[in-house]
Parts: sequence; structure tokens; C-alpha cells
Amino acid sequence: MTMQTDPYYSRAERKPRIIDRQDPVIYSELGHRGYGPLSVAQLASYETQGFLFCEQVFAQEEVHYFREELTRLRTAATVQRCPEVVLEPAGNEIRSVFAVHQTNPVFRRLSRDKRLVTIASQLLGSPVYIHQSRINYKPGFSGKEFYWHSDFETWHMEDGMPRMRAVSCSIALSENNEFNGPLLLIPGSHKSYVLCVGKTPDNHYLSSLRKQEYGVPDSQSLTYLVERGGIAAPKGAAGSVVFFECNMMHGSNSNITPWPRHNVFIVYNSVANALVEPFCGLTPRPEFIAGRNFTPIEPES
Ligand code: 6CS
Ligand code: FE
Repeated sequence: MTMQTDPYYSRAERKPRIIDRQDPVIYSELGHRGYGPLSVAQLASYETQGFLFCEQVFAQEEVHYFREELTRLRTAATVQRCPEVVLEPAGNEIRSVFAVHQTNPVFRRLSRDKRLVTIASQLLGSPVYIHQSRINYKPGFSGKEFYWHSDFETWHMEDGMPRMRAVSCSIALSENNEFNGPLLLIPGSHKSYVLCVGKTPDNHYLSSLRKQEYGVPDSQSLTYLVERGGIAAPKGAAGSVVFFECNMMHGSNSNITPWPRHNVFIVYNSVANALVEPFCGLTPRPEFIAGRNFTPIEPES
């Protein structure tokens, strides 16, 4: 595929541009709710909005169990630095721990839970594998923002994800309220694709996971998308889940409250959309960011 034939070739033009999405949003027949747990109304809402907010997916006992592990991981990560541990842009606070579905038995089990996997398969119309997982700690007082971006723009250009056929699950392990930096989404933005400017630097992930500088949409495009769709900030107790489409424009503000915003993100990709060579032409990012084991996940009860 060349720059001319790749419909999603970003970071190549001198000026930003918005194009229409060239892929379906939902890959199974909208009316066939038999493919999974979502209702026809939920499927229709996801198709239009680009996200679905589900309250109380996980019980408080489960959340408590996940929280204990999250805290233990954070302590271990503070002591033992490794590539999967990403620090906040300023200082030594832990921002994210990647690949928890590979390195941690508790989060590996969570990543295979049927309450997540069956919904991902229903939306993507196929078996799925895990493209990426991470805990974003966003601690009180020091958790910094994630500026607006489309995950797919990065995953296409830097990981070689061919088409828009992936879904992220953000599982709240602490309350997400209007004050502590909840996920901000632009409803409907998944149906447009912002071609960003700026050539991808080598090893971009070493800085982008702390503060993204390339693949960042311009203010004019963001203004257009927000004026068209507004901004949504799903809020809910720990145990709620936001499913959002891979091309959804999203971000989150810094957390200056005493309340942490601990979320686990698990990204499911269709096995029919397995990664190829990165479209930016650089070396593929490490497997802890972009998994290349395309074996379908069996949902676990
Ligand atoms: O580059 C990535 O894959 C990561 N960066 C952001 C800002 N969101 C998705 C993912 O965690
Ligand atoms: Fe993101």
C-alpha cells in the first residue's frame, strides 16, 4: 500500500485535512442482536455516537480485587523500572503501565472476561485478539492530561493497523466524576478522520506515551468536530465500562483533585484486521504497545 492508495495515510501533507471514515462502524448486522449481548438500541447508539457507557458491569467485590492488584503493581513499578512503565511528563509519578494482560494474571483474566470479549466480537463482527492494554493511573493532584487524539491514527501509522475495526474498553477502577479527569469523547467524531501534519519521529513512543506531539489534530479540525457533536464525559462508579470506537476523538484533562482516576484500558482488534507493517514506514513499535499475537481470545465466564 502506498501513500496514494492508503485512505488513512496521515502525517504526510503540509496542511491538516478531515476526510470521511471509509469503514463500517459495526461489522455485524445491526438487527442481529443474536451475535452478542448488546441490544439493537445499544448497537444503534454505538453506531451513531461512537461509544457506549455501561454502568455496573463489574461488582464492587471485583473492583476491590482489581484495585488491590493495581496498587500492588504501582508499588512494584515504582521500585522496578521497565519499558512497560511510563512516567508522567514531569516528575516520577507513574502515568501508565502497559501490557498488563500479558504480565499480570489478574488483568490477564480481566482481559478475557466474556462481559468484554463478547461485546467486542459483536461490534467487530469476528473473533478478537488484544492489540494493547494499559492501566492509566491519573493520580490525584499530579495525573496529567492526555491531549485530544484518535487512537486509530496512531495505530494505523505507527503499528500498521489496516482498517478501523478495533474497540477500546475503559474500565473504571475508581469513580470517574466531572472533576478528576474523566475520559472526554466527541460524539460522532469516529465518522471523520483527521489527517494530521508532522512526520513521525523514530521511536516516537518514548515521548508520545508521556505527552503526544505527533498525530495530534489541529484546533480547527477539533473545533469543527466539537461544534458538530459536542463533548461527552461519561461519569460513573468504579466497575462501569466505556466502549469506544478506535477512531473516536478523545482525551482527558489533568487531575487536580484528591481523587485518583484509575482506569484499565483493553483494546480488542478483529482477527480480520491484524497488524501489517507500520504505514509510517518505520520499525514496528514494541509488542508491549502493539501486540502481534493474533490468536483469537476465548471469552471466559
Ligand atoms: O500510542 C498509543 O497506542 C497510546 N497513546 C494514546 C494517547 N492513546 C492510546 C494508547 O494508549
Ligand atoms: Fe488514546
